[in-house]
Amino acid sequence: MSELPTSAAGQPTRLTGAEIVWATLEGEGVRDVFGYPGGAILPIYDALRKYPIRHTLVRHEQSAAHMADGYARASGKVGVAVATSGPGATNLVTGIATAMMDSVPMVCITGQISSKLLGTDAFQEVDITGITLPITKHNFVVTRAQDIAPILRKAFLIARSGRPGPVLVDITKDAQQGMADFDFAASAPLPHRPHPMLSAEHDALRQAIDLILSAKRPIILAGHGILDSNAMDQVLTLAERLQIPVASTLLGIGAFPASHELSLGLMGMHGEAWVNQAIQQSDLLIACGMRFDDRVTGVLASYAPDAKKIHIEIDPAEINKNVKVDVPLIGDLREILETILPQIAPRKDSTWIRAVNALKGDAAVRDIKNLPDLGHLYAAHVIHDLWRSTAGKAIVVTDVGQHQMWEAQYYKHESPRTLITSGGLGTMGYALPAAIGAKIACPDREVWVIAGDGGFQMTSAELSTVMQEHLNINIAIINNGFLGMVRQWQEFMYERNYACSPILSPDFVKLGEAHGIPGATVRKRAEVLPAVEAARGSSGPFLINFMVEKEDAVYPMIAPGSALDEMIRRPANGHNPLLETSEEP
Ligand SMILES: Cc1cc2nc3c(=O)[nH]c(=O)nc-3n(C[C@H](O)[C@H](O)[C@H](O)COP(=O)(O)OP(=O)(O)OC[C@H]3O[C@@H](n4cnc5c(N)ncnc54)[C@H](O)[C@@H]3O)c2cc1C
Ligand SMILES: Cc1ncc(C[n+]2csc(CCOP(=O)(O)OP(=O)(O)O)c2C)c(N)n1
Ligand SMILES: [Mg+2]
Repeated sequence: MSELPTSAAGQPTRLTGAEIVWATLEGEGVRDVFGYPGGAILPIYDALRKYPIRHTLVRHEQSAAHMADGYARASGKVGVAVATSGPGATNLVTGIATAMMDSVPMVCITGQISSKLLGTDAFQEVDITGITLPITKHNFVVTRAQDIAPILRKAFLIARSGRPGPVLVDITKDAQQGMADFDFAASAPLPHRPHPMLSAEHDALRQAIDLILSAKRPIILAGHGILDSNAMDQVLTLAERLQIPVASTLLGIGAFPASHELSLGLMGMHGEAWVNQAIQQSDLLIACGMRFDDRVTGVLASYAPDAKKIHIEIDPAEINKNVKVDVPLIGDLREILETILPQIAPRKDSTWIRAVNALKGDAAVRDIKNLPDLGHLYAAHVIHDLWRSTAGKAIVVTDVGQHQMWEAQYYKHESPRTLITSGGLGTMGYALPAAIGAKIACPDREVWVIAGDGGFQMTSAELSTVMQEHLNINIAIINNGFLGMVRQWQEFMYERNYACSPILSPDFVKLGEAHGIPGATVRKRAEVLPAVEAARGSSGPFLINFMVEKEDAVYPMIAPGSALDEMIRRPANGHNPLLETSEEP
């Protein structure tokens, strides 16, 4: 640790490029990195011991990127992943694309072969900046030690500014080994504004305020940008002041408290029917930091046909990209809402919210968690009990598939950054490594993985990382014996031709035990809560293998090509899905 002299302000010190990497990271406030060593990055690993930075050794570089991503989503800070050249760098690709699609701030540092060998197909040479060009916000190759500090600082600035995203810095081995002056005093993070050049125009602001004040059936669409902009209070104020119901995107979950009377829950493909119906009936959508993903809109031609649309968004490229809007407000959400709010007087009319509540109709009857216990275990029960036991306060990190949607439906998140999930890329294998990142970012928080039997197997080698880093993470595997979401699409759209979707798994509890992680298998509804409580009470990690109904489906569902309110609903009682799909116990 810090054997290096800390020079007086303005007095540069001679350091190697490798030392400059860590010194710059330290200056940026980085405390944790996730990585895997190899030849082209060994100088950087050699210098690590001199700096107070915790390195988590991953089992696959994809996981390093997911850990940095989970760290960033849980903390709001920039996550850092480190890998060697060639296969180390290419293994990062899925994790970088995952972060790019969900606008997660991340810096990836890769070692590269020496600059004089570039272009010779030297051992483990790969053009990682070329490969990652479309999936990074920006990337750099550094070939000289003196360029490392300014470029890394720029990388951090770019990653967290405006619309956040991943930046890759590829550093040649000779740059790592070379010497350069490093000025500790000058290594403080570059100052930044979230939106350096943009500001919502006066006329647009006026139009937006007029629309908001005259709307009879407004809805706030709460997106991930609320978290990025830290605009939770402003959104809450807007909603409460005018009694505007709030629907959330998958990545906006937690930005608005689920228990709030104005909270509608998830919108879109697997949103509740009444949420989508309310959107279709509204006369004004106020989109806050969300990008009208196709999972959110259904078919565009019939999306919210009577609604005027205000889009508050930091990235001009998102305006009119999917949905044509009436008033774009380009800039930081919080700043824009802070400008708008003083011009909006409170209104107490609850006619619209009562109309929306009336749309709930028979939803409770169709809700599987309310059906009698006939001996079958449904994921809905598991997630509902997990939510009850943790009082909605855990950080839940999901994988991708049916369990991800059930989590979004049944775990009621009260606060921001408590649901961590891959939305845009939908990356299976994300949950366990991202949870490791989240736990390292927030060691005092309770962290749960909710993963499918398929996705968990993609990165389960990270169980070993959990143990090596002594992390108290609880793992719930929703084991349905299928690549469930694929099976569901095959059920609905491919005449139940379950081509390659049944999946064999190891005994997950034994797999946990092989890593020194205790666990339990749960088959019955009554066993769920005791198992969850055993996990929560244990001082280290715990794995629960929930053997759930094999052929349950996520309802409601908008089939591709359908309008937002044309939903496939869970068959109502009398046509009971418990009997229809259950496996004999
Ligand atoms: C199996 C599966 C099913 C899915 N089903 C659904 C579903 O039913 N419903 C659903 O909602 N999603 C669903 N998704 C997720 C979906 O694909 C998208 O990832 C999600 O809808 C995106 O949410 P978002 O637009 O809020 O977040 P992002 O994609 O992260 O977009 C955030 C937006 O906020 C902007 N922004 C960032 N910072 C600021 C700032 N400071 N000020 C203003 N704006 C800012 C960004 O520029 C960006 O445009 C599903 C995903 C999977 C894998
Ligand atoms: C890396 C990757 N490969 C393939 C897919 C396509 N896919 C989406 S959901 C899914 C099934 C997931 O199965 P499982 O992990 O068991 O979760 P379940 O749906 O059963 O809850 C698949 C294969 C994907 N999203 N990511
Ligand atoms: Mg499964």
